[in-house]
Amino acid sequence: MEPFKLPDDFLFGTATASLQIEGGDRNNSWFRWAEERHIKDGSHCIVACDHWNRVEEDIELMKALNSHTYRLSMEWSRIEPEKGKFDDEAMAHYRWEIEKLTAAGIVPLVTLHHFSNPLWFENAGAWANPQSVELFERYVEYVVKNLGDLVADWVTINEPNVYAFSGYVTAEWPPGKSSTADYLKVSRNMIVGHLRAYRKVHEVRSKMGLSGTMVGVAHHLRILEPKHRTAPERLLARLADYLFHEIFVVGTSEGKLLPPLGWGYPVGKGRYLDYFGVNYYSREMISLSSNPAMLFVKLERNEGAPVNDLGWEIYPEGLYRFCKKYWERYRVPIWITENGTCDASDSIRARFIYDHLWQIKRLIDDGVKVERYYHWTLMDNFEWLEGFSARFGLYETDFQTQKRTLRPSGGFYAEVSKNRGVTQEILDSLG
Ligand code: IFM
Repeated sequence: MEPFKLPDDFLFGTATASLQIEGGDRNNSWFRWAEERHIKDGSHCIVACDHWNRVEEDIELMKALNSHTYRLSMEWSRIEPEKGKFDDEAMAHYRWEIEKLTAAGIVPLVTLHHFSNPLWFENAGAWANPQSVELFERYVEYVVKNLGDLVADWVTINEPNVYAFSGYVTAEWPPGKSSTADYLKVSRNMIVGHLRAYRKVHEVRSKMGLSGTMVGVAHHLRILEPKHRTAPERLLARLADYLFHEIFVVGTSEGKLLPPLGWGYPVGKGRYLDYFGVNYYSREMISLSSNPAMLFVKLERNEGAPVNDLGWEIYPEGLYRFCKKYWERYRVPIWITENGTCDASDSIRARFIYDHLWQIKRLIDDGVKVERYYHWTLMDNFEWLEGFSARFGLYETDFQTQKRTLRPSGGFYAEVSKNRGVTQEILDSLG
């Protein structure tokens, strides 16, 4: 390992999602999913990290990490608990949180949809409902009218591909369906939902006389590679990449629906991104399966490669490959909206961070405009289907006492943020 420096205006921070940390909300799809006992380790999101009641304490955690920015999400079910009825108090709470962040010198990046839905929306068919786009747009308008003066940077939708795949192909996430027709509808509606939200955020902020608005999607990108490199597997890997990445990236960035989602430009030809958001974790190997529901694609681990607690391969080079590719295509700034690893013993996290930041340094040296890095995540939280057992935090969370304890890798990250790079001193302290 050697020292390196990132630009002085590079921003470091952490990312979270409301459902994973806030607790206290029974009005959303994941509360019901947990009540129905789908969570692998039997844990529940009803308390999570109790962040709703610990905002100030958690901002202190960010300050101790020397964070320049923080990615948080709005819980739609709190803001619009019943269809068309908006809760001004919930909105005021988020406004207060953002004011606190700003006062601490931390730039907020606000996600409008991060996997969880209000129950009324879920019960009406969620994103498979043709009205979902208008419903989402109305909610977005309300949020931006209330926060637009404080927030310039927005993620419309987090990982639409993961949402659609897990809820409508593997059926492991709510609403637990396995339906290609619904998968296509959901993917299409989320894409159009982003396009309309993109315009709406800009429209509301510019009516407020504000400029500098930055809107994008946080794309979940996994390197998908043929396991045996045979011709059929290569083809299959390209197909998987097309269906898992390309149709979402082109749809949300260019406004263009690609087959099998449809064709043409439902909202008009254009550019619907001010930055390109990258959530990057791992690589999967692709081989042939006999499962038509998975389009004959089998996802496998790269045998012998280093992995985290969830068996995800650690493959930093993948971050370079994706950022380079999308920079060359869109020429907008790249924000790493998530990157992190599941590591309860904290034995690999610091090295993981180093290796991924090193790729960012390479990208910047090669002329790619990577501007921000959000580590996933601030503190251990409710990791969806995995519950509390999957530990991604820079802080360890004791879910009994709600005590947060800085992990050694968190100390490492704090120093890296402070120096905007890795100094020899930091490396020496790693031992
Ligand atoms: O916890 C999730 C997050 O909500 C979305 N991206 C991946 C993370 C780790 O699985």
